[in-house]
Amino acid sequence: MKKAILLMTACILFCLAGCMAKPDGPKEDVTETPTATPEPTKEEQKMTEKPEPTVTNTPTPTPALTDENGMYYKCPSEYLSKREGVTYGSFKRETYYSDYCKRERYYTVLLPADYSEDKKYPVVYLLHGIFGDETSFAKDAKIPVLIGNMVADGLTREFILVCPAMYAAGEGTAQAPAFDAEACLPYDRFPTELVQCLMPHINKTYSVIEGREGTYIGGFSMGGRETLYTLMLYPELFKYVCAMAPAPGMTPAKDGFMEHPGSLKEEEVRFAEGTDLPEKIIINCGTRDSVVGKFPLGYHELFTKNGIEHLWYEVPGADHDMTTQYSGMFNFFQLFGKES
Ligand code: FER
Repeated sequence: MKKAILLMTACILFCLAGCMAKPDGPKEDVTETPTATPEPTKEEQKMTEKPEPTVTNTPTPTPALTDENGMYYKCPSEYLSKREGVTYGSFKRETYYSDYCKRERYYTVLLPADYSEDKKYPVVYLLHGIFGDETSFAKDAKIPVLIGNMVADGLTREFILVCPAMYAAGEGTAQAPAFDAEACLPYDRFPTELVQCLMPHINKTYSVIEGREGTYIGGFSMGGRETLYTLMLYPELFKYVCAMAPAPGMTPAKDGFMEHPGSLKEEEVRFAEGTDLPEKIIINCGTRDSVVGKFPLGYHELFTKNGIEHLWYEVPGADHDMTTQYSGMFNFFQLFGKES
């Protein structure tokens, strides 16, 4: 009996101890797996998350292709490679008699690929640089390609390109170009030779739109300078003009090559009121031109000062090179692209 009482007391004590262990706590649900650390709140997540790299939708700016006047800084490269299905013209070397120089003179001509006497074409006279001749542009196989591609894309119309020999020395002289004032004089004779001899020859030899409407002139460097000089002497004869990196000397100047007396005084670089002026005049230059430097900028400033409207732009990064010339030609040839 004593044993039974002892056993019962032990049982009661055991049960009481068990109940008192967690007097107020809810019964643990043993099926629930306790989590070691609680889930972070959204706020905490935000604080601990590495910030996402900022994604902006602004694309890297691509440099503008043209300036505010629509002048292309560079000729797009696709215009300088041959394309399938486009036919290109080729240069021919021809002669004419120059009464002004009293001798046979050469020029090269690039006719449209499908030149036909049934059509009439405008003529571009394109003047080479110092020490060059009528073959200077003709040696560049990219020029017919540029023109053919521009015509194919409707950027310009078909035209005849004439590249004269610009050094118009007189009869019986062995004068040759050099960096001195006298040796440069035959270059300044060229505008008159062009108007009196070469233009009439071209007009009677090819099927051209005669007069200002179909006559345009451009040139590079020394050819750019003579383009501007031709413009000053015969402004009413040309509808479009393009001087690419024009060399100093149309007005008095001095550079590392020579001192230029100037074919005209600065104050003579203006037109009489009422003159029929070209519709557009382009002057350009490479920003890194190591030959003519800032002289083209000087012409631009002089034209501005003297009230001659023109389009001036610089070719980024270009030296005295083909980049400047292709850019100039690409803009020049587009000037008459809209006409038919
Ligand atoms: C001159 C600087 C440049 C100059 C002519 C040029 C006659 C022409 C360079 C060219 O045609 O490439 O002072 O004087």
